Amino acid sequence: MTLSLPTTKSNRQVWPGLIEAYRQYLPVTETTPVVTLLEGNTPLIPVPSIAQRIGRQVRVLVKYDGLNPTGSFKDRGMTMAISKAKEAGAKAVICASTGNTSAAAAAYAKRAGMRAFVLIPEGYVALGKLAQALLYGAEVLAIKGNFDRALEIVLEMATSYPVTLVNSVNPYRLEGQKTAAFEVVDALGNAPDWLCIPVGNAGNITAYWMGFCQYHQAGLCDRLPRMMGFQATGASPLITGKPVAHPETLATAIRIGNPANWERAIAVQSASKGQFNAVTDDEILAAYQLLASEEGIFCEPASAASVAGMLKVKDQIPTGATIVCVLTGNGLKDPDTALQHSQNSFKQGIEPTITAVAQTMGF
Ligand code: AN7
Repeated sequence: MTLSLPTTKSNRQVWPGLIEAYRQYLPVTETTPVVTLLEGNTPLIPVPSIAQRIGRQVRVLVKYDGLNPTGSFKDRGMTMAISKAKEAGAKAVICASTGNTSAAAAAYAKRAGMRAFVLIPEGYVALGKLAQALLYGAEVLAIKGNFDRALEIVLEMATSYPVTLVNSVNPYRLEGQKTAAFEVVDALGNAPDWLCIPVGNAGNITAYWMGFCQYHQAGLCDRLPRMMGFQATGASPLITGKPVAHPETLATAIRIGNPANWERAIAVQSASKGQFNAVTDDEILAAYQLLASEEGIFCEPASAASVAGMLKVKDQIPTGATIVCVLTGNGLKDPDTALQHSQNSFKQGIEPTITAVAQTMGF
């Protein structure tokens, strides 16, 4: 049999990274040194088995930002923040982090030839994130305190020492992160009806809203989504209305009691007619397992809060709605939680023979 060889090139385009792709919407110039790992361009994946659970005709998709180069949406902000820091001549950056920011800061800072100092809450950073920060070569400082305390310290450090702050109070972070909203609109042809998103420091919800508004003003979408933010019950200051002194949740990425972007998040909620709601750790775990076992999508627990939240408030979803849930981080970040909370167990101690394997398989 002979196969006919294709004679034309595929029309697949090479993705240049988000700064190049969205340069006209970003505060960069021709001379800005672009520090990139070709982040962005993440898939918007339909999740029909989750949509089915809503009980009427709706379209649900997940924005799988766990497929970025360091495994989370933080890369979008970090390509901008580090490029601008390099442009300004910075030699070192600093951040407080529940894990993902530290991994992204470390990767981009090292790529730019800078030192990266990261403060993390001792004992509360998922294994994969710590492994990344260490291997990228960050100077990791684990403090005997939570994320909120670490953020207070780095805010102070950045005013007194020659280190550039790259937490989401750095405006370039949000500029980079808003490109996720552009990608959603580019893929759907319009804004969704709802955007469901996990909320910790509330940088990402603010950034998405900036992106949708900017595209709307440019005439690239003719509506704006309701912004639906979800926090873990044990770390839900935006729902209780006051800072949480001792935030607790198994979703360590969003174990944050005093969000840095609090006011902005409230402004987004009111401008978009959105809501903040809390989801329990059990609800987060159920959505986490559902995404993996029925859709083949492995996200980290904090990310599953968006899907858990959407399912929790599903009675409010209008028939025919298009909903995007943001999956902010990759499941591989947190193998401990995956192993502890898998409903599956694997069979061990099997003799290495065809017979034994077939027998175990039930044949
Ligand atoms: C997977 O890495 O705050 O509301 O220090 O890692 O913009 O803070 C991480 C936050 C959601 C919340 N999902 O986003 C950090 C950090 C994941 C995250 C959030 C985070 P924001």
